[in-house]
Formats: sequence, C-alpha cells, structure tokens
Amino acid sequence: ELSSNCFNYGAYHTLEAIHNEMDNIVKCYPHLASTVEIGHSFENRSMYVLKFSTGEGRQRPAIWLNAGIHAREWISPATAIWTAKKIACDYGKDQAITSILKKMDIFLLPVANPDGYVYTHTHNRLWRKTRSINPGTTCIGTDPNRNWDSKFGEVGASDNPCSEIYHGAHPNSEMEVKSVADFIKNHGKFKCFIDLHNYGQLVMYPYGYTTEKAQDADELDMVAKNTAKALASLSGTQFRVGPIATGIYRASGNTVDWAYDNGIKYAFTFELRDTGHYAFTLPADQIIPTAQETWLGLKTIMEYVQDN
Ligand code: ING
Ligand code: ZN
Repeated sequence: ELSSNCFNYGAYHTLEAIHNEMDNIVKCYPHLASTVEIGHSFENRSMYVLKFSTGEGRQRPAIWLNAGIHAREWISPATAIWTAKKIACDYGKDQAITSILKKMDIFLLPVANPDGYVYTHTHNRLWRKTRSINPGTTCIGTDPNRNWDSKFGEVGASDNPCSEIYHGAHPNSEMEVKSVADFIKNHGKFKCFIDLHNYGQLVMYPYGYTTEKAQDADELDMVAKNTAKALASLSGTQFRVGPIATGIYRASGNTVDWAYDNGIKYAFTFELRDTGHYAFTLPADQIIPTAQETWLGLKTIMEYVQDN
C-alpha cells in the first residue's frame, strides 16, 4: 500500500529510515508481519526484528535472516530490507514463499550492529566493529562475528582491543550478540540461520573455527551449490561454495558456527557482491540486482529447509 511507496530500495539508508520502513511494512501487511524488539545495543539503539508468520498462537519452526553485523557492509542491510518487502509482497502470489510461510516463521534482523552502522554514516564509512568501550584502552569496539560462544578466542580472532577482529572480553560481551543468542535459545525452534556479509561472492557453511568437516558438511555443500546456482541464474554472478575455514579463512567465535553448534543445522554465511573492485562501498545501483539474485539463493535454502 501507499505508506511504503516512498522508500527507495535502490538507495542506502540511515538506521532510522530502515527501522521506519520496517514499521511501514507491518502497517501494510498486519496479518503477516510484526516487529519484535529483541534487545538494545551498547549505545541503547533498538535491536529491531521483523517477524513474518501466518500461524496464530503456536510457535512454528523458524528461519533467522541476519544482516548488518559488520557496520560497513551496507549492501547487507540494503538487501535485507528489500527482502523483507519481497516476502511481504510475494506471500500469497509466489508459490515458494507462500508454502514456506505456511509451515515456518521468518525472523529478519536488517541491522544487527546498529551503533556501528550509525557510525559509518556519521564518522567513518569503513568502521566494522561494535562501538562498545574497552577498559584500559582508547580503542573502541569488538568484532561481533568473533564474539559468539563457539570456540571463543581461538584461531582467527584477536585478543587486542585495537584489532579489527577483536573477540571481546568474553563470549556474548556485546549486547548485540547476546540479544540474538538469547532470543534464539529461548525460542528453541530455529532450523536455519543465514548471515549476510560482503564482499567476496561466497556461499559458506560451518566450520570457521576448524578445517575439520562438519558432520553435515556433505548435505550443506549440496544445498550451498544449489544456492550458488540459483544466485547465478539471474544475471550470471558467480559464487564460490565451501566451508568458511577453507573458503575464506579460519575464524573462531563466529555467528554461524555458534548457530550450527546449537542445533541449527542449516547455517550459512553469504559474502555478497562484489569480488573486491568496489568492495564495501558497492554503488547503490547494484543494490536491487544484488537483492534480486540473493533472493533466489535465500529461497533455495528456505525451500530445502521446509522439507527437511
Ligand atoms: N568476512 C567474514 C569475517 O567475519 C566470515 C568472514 C564469515 C568469517 C563467516 C567467519 C564466519 O571476517 C567479512 N567480510 O566480514
Ligand atoms: Zn562481514
């Protein structure tokens, strides 16, 4: 409906504009979408989630779509908010998403690191971490993709607060990470977790903390290959597929390793466009093409998950 029409999905937006558009989507699709505030950031901003559900009352199995955990990766929240609108518009029209939402709920967190995201708009476009204070140093922030309670503080994370991959004082030291972890644990029925980053054009699955094969690696690899095929089908964008540790580098305490080790078998990380030319400052004219191809990949995973 009309209230949503003025949001330009082909532009990058402030946190406030994204949260506002989430409210607009709920207003337009009140029987499908609602918002949930799962917590607050270090600087007291809302951890604001869109929930898509067609089931009344009882808790369905669910999918978590995570975006914007790294502040500078603007294509991730932009893809996420486009995806939210797509889910809302296509429900009841597109067979795949309609059938997914008959069985499962979808939770989407467009900006998982709101303080960092705001900082990239106001101070430093290439900020990555949270904005929490580290006692004993002037260096600010923790890498929220090293702060999860899964092989915390091991390989591919730093104990130096000044590092871009600082793992934080302890697992879940970042309120942003703890909010998501607590929500998912309390819910108890998440079957799928997808974390959106850029850049690199990769579809990856656990583990990041070790080069040893995950128990479900063969199945996850098959799903990831089908996902990459779907992603490429729109305009030929090529995605490589593999476990995190060998696909990119080893990284402990990361989001999807935590999800996988907590019983969420279908745990994937996408590195969206590009392969390094524009890198984190992907031009806005690539937002919609990126979101459109990513949607085909996301649907591939979600359709597989609903049947398994
Ligand atoms: N890359 C990821 C990073 O956190 C990654 C790679 C993804 C590591 C998933 C572990 C798990 O370093 C970017 N671009 O952030
Ligand atoms: Zn990232």
